[in-house]
Amino acid sequence: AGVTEQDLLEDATSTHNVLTNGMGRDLQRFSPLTMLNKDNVKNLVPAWAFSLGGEKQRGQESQPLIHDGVMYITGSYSRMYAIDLATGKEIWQYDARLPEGILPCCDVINRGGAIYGDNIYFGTLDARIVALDLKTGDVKWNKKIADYKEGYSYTAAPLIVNGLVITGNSGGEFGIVGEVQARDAETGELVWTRPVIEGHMGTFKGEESTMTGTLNATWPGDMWKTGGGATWLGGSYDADTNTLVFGAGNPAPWNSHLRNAGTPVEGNTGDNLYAASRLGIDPENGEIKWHFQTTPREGWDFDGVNEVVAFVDKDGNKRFATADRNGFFYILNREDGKFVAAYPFVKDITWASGIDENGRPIYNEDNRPGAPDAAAEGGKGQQVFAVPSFLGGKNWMPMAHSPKTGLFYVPSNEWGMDIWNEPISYKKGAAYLGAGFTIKPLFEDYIGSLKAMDPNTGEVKWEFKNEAPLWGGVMTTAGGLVFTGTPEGEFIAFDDETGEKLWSFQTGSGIVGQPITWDQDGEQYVSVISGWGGAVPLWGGEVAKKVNYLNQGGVVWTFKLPKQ
Ligand code: PQQ
Repeated sequence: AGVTEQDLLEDATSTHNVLTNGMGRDLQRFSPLTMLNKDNVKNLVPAWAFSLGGEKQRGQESQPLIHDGVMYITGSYSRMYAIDLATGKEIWQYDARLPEGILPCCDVINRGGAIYGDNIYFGTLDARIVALDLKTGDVKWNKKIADYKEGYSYTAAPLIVNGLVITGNSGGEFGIVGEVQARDAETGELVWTRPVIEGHMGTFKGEESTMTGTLNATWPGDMWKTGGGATWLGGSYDADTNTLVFGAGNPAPWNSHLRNAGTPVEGNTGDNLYAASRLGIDPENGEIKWHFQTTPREGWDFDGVNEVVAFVDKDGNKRFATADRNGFFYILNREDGKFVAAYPFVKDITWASGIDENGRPIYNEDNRPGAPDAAAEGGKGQQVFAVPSFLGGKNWMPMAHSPKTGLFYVPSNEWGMDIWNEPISYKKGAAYLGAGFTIKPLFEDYIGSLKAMDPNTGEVKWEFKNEAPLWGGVMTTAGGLVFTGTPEGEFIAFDDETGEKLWSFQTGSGIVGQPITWDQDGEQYVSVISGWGGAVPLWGGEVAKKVNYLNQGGVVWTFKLPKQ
């Protein structure tokens, strides 16, 4: 009994359940359902709504999961809920007891769970991973990923492959070391670990396995020891090549001149591997199969964590696509992670003029914030205005791919930043940036931009512009629909070919969640969580001021067509 590896393999095509984050481990977020379509979506109405309650309403980034008539969601402050699909009533709730000193960088959010066997798994803000009984919410096991006092936390949905629960970590702003870990789903026992920064050793069944990369090849001195590269957005799994794909965040500290990245020296490029990279990992033992670095010599906080989606291009080639924080949309080969093509997906990128034929950025060196200047006030180095802003051309919010249209639906933001470097030294549990910044809009009337992109050409087929930055996930269906939400609270269905707005519903708070759809007893349902928060109100500079009127909340909305 219970959910099997086979069930997970079929999650993208089976429509009764949603067992994985991404609606399938290749993260296409595509449903083959057509009951709800371009003709009838205008009739969509709420079936029920469920409040997460609690005194503190913070960002709700969770993707609901569906299994056996029950919806499972996570909430801010490391909470999980089981909800009866027929009635919208709570079955159980689990609240993690969080210690005082947790250090999440970017709101107290959680992006969802993972189902396997008779358990549901989710990570907590004190950098732990918990297995709960699907039926009762009772704790089966609860394991420490890393020490929250050093700045580690956990916000991603776990990934389950071949009976292993696979997790990343958060804490890139505190000089932690990014890592991927695999545990036995039944017992919680650690099977392997893979740090993603060069010089650190991996483990397999309790013994040291291999070193990641080559010691001191791309980092100066001891900087690799606190090199960042948090694997904070979790990963995807390509069953065709049996590969886990995880992204690594920004190298630490932000100040690139302290990492040789600003001014490369003879024999050391300052690329700071494998920060700001995607890694192909063998699920059996945690060995690295390949890597692709989107932003070598990173200096603008362009984390390389954004999701890597497996798809097939127009010529039948098996590819990966990823829309990087640095503003470029990359196509990689699925077998070996090799670079195929890159296209800009936001306007007016300043830090690079393009990507060369090897996948390496063509830098605009004068758009790199300068080295700290001892003679200046606060040691401040030369300030530049860079596009995209450090919150990225695209941040964590997942895109969707439709094999029907062949397009990617990419939630992006058009914004820039003033950025400068400052002196910094590492202190355990303290912010480790060595930079200052202010985000600014680029255009008067919008920041958010949902783009329908052709992965074969980089052409944008249609665009939906939104005043506030887009921060919610996207989903698409064989019924010809693209769903996403806005910080202004609208949950919207678009025509997948034209971008025409076919339906919308005001949810009462900002949407930063991830929509899903499934069918039950001959009816198609759509759900999304509403609850404004995430990084924008905390880090958004002038943009945060622009959106400070938005109301917080915490409600799951579930929709269906009225009975005929
Ligand atoms: N989280 C959000 C969000 O949920 O809105 C936005 C961001 C994070 C960022 O822009 C980050 O750079 C970021 N970085 C880390 C890290 O480096 O460890 C973690 C997280 C996170 O766990 O949510 C974010």
